[in-house]
Amino acid sequence: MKLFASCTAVIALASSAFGQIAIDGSVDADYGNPKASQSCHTGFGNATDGVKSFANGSELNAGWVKVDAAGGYLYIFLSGNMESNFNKLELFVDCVAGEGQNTLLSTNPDVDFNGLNKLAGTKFDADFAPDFYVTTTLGGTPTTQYANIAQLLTAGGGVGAYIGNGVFANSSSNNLLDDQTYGCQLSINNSNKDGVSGDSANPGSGCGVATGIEIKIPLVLTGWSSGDIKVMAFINGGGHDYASNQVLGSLPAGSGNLGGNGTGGWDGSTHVDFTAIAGNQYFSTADADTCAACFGDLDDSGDVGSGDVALLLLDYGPCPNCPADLDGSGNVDFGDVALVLLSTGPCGG
Ligand SMILES: [Ca+2]
Ligand SMILES: [Ca+2]
Ligand SMILES: [Ca+2]
Ligand SMILES: [Ca+2]
Repeated sequence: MKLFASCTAVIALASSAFGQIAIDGSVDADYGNPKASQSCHTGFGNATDGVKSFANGSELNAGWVKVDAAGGYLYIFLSGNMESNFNKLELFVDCVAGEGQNTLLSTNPDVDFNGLNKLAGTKFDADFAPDFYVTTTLGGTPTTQYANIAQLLTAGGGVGAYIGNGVFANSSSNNLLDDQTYGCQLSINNSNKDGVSGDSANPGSGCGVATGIEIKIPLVLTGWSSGDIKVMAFINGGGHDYASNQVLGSLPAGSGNLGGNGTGGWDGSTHVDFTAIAGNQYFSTADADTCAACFGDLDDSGDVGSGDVALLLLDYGPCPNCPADLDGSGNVDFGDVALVLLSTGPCGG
């Protein structure tokens, strides 16, 4: 317990400027804008229930990561939903440069019925080597959230633990998993009905969703001392053995569920090679904000005006997934022109 032993000192630290962040599954102003957003439809069910405690689908719409160095906490927010069927969130934090596991070993701590070690062989993008792992899940009656944490030491081994549960008193209440041993807190608000769709031809956007999975971790648990923090998250099957296509950073639009092997196969474990998938399947505190881009600024000029209307007219007609299809109808038409005209002016206001 060499690393985890010092956590009580962290719990006792006075609150800082980030004291305004409530762990309740709703994004707080202190998070700012997300660092990653979803561009892939969900292959694990589009959530439509609109109930805080329960969801009939899983989607990861956008990701935020905030470090409160003065207060001693890392905050991670993933907007979207977790289906209430014990599907798993797999969350990896790369917070120590030169350490960690670019390919997950099979000798990590036995947490969640050895679920972490079912991910052995998972290969992350080249500059992502996580040092810390969180998994959470929910289901049952009353709906209850559970979580586990583990170190990901460069040579394997290390410490992991079950950190408790957070029960929903009723379908419209907030839950809180309040871990008194290590100081972690988690909550889920499953009421989102927006974000990405379940339709690969019209995936929609992950931007604009402000509820989902919220996690607060004492920095001392992670081994962080300075520098950027990178996060990678995906929704996995209930046995940690079949990855969905809900990954942040996002898979390319149109991607199917990854399954165990990256192409939808099942063999009892998850060992996807993310270097074989275009783009970065992680996001960083150092990344530019996303979802704050100027709506309607199709030519990236920094303002919305006639140049954007001209670009839009070039794509006029049926054009699913086109950037100019601002309202996501599948057609670039008068509705999109109207949205541009409504947004006319300089960005950043
Ligand atoms: Ca919150
Ligand atoms: Ca690392
Ligand atoms: Ca959705
Ligand atoms: Ca990749």
